[in-house]
Amino acid sequence: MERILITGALGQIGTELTLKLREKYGEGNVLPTDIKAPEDDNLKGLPFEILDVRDMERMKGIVSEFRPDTMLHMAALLSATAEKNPQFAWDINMVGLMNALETAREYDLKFFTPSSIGAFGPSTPKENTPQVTIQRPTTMYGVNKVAGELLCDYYFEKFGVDTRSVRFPGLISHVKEPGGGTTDYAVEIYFEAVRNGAYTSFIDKSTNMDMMYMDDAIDAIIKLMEADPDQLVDRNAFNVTAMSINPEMVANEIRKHIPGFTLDYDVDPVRQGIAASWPNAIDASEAKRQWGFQPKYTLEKMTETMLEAIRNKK
Ligand code: VAH
Repeated sequence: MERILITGALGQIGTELTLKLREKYGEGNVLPTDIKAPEDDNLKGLPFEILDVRDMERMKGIVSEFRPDTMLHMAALLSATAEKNPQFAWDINMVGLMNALETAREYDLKFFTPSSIGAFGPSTPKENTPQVTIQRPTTMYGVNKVAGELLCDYYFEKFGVDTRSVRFPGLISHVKEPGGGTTDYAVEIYFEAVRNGAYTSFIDKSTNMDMMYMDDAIDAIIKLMEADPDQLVDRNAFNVTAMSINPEMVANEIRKHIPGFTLDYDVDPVRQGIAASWPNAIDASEAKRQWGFQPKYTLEKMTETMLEAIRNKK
């Protein structure tokens, strides 16, 4: 990976990914794109291209000009948004992915796109969910993610495109807030803890989901993309996670720093239903074994880091 095009660069992952890759691979070797221009400070002023991933012609045009060797395709609608408008989700998530894979095939690009724990469903084993298991999700997002995993495998097998992917858990970060995800409570809770000392969770107290701090997610992308292809059996997609947590666990950790923090609940049936259909804790041992995945952030360390970073924003 030397010269990198990123789609969905203004999203929660794309923003930090762009900044980190510019540092690591050189400013001129990373081109962020998104459907609209940057408005906030993070990517403002950097070289940037507007790209709607449904427009394959423009995508190919940008690639033929920038000449990357790798595409990191991050543009997607998250689970709760996708449930509100499933047809639109199919367009962005599936038509966008097909266009990106076709572009990667034509221009011989290495290719990464994230799958998610959303690719699992109610019939998947809930604890220690294996790498290869039942995948019958009940959300449009999950349908898109399973189809995406298979499509990426197909492009590898059929056309030799070097596709790689992970199943991300909920990602927690402070640079850019997520939008429209079921796991977003685990980001909001930190912002609200610092700003108001209180949070009302839309996810119920004992609902466990896998989570990971953004630095570990970005390291995972880089590590997987740099891995020797001969080591990879499960290319699309590897289970990765750092912790299985619920709102009460996060609140207890926050109280070590903000003793008066209060948490109450106003459970959203749609997002709670999505969360209940996902695993409680997935098994990431194949990612560890095949390419050395090793997250550094525990709940304790992540909580300290998040609270400090958000305080410094004020
Ligand atoms: C969502 N954060 O909540 C995403 C994710 C782990 C789930 O892919 O939709």
